[in-house]
Amino acid sequence: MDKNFQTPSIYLFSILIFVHFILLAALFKLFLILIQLSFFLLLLLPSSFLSLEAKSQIKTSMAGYRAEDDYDYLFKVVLIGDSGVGKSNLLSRFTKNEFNLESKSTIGVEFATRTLNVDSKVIKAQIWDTAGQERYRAITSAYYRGAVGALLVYDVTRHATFENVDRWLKELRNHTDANIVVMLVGNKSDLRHLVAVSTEDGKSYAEKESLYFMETSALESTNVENAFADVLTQIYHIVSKKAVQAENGTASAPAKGEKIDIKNDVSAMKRVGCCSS
Ligand SMILES: Nc1nc2c(ncn2[C@@H]2O[C@H](COP(=O)(O)OP(=O)(O)OP(=O)(O)O)[C@@H](O)[C@H]2O)c(=O)[nH]1
Ligand SMILES: [Mg+2]
Repeated sequence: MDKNFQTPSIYLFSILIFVHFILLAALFKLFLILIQLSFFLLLLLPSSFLSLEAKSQIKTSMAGYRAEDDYDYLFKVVLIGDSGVGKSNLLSRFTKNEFNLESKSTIGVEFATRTLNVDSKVIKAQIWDTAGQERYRAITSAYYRGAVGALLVYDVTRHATFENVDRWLKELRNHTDANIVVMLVGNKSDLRHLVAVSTEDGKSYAEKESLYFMETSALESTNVENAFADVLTQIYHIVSKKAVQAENGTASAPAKGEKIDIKNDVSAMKRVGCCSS
């Protein structure tokens, strides 16, 4: 065959293959763009077309994360108890899975949040922590305002912190609604050889005062999750009971974004619609 004729046909063939690949790549890119576009369109649909659950599922499947404002209920929970009982470490263990053996006394007020699921609802817990020491205490009424749950912490190795539980409970009851969910927490259960307050004493005090009770260790991460989750679950049950009463017409239904009272006792923020802060 003529050599001059063969060379251009090889060139032509290579150019055709090259163009073919470019076209394939462009088509693939277009396909990707279309998929991304459809996800965004789904997210932009108004809340009336899409339930909160559906939206959160889309968000989670897209990026594997949940947006900050994506929750059904927001509950404020306060931590109280003497200085050094481990309030800040319980908080950091629950919200960040962190523990600090040399943590400093809290000054003023700090808070952290964590979102968890209770009965297929997304609950955002906003947990407030303040100083046990009187001189560092922030304005009490502001600290307790709107709280629907409390963890009253004592140190199982220091009896004085257990004796002061009475005083903390009085202050809590003076500043919050009567049916606030309260859990008495005996922390530092890992220091077994130093225990100064027996489990029975803690339990019977809690029974006498109608409190929930748990012994925890922020250090060993024992019962920390359970303590917070139990308080939040109890609060949620009170709120959902109120919602059922509202459906049956025995109580008025909460309006969108309204702060609701449970039998005028426990208040909680219920987020009805979707996603706006
Ligand atoms: N062994 C043990 N030590 C703990 C535990 N929880 C906290 N601690 C230690 O106890 C000390 C005080 O802990 P904090 O969490 O700062 O106590 P607090 O109640 O926040 O104290 P204030 O901020 O002063 O009110 C720190 O040295 C912690 O490391 C625990 O579960 N076990
Ligand atoms: Mg602290």
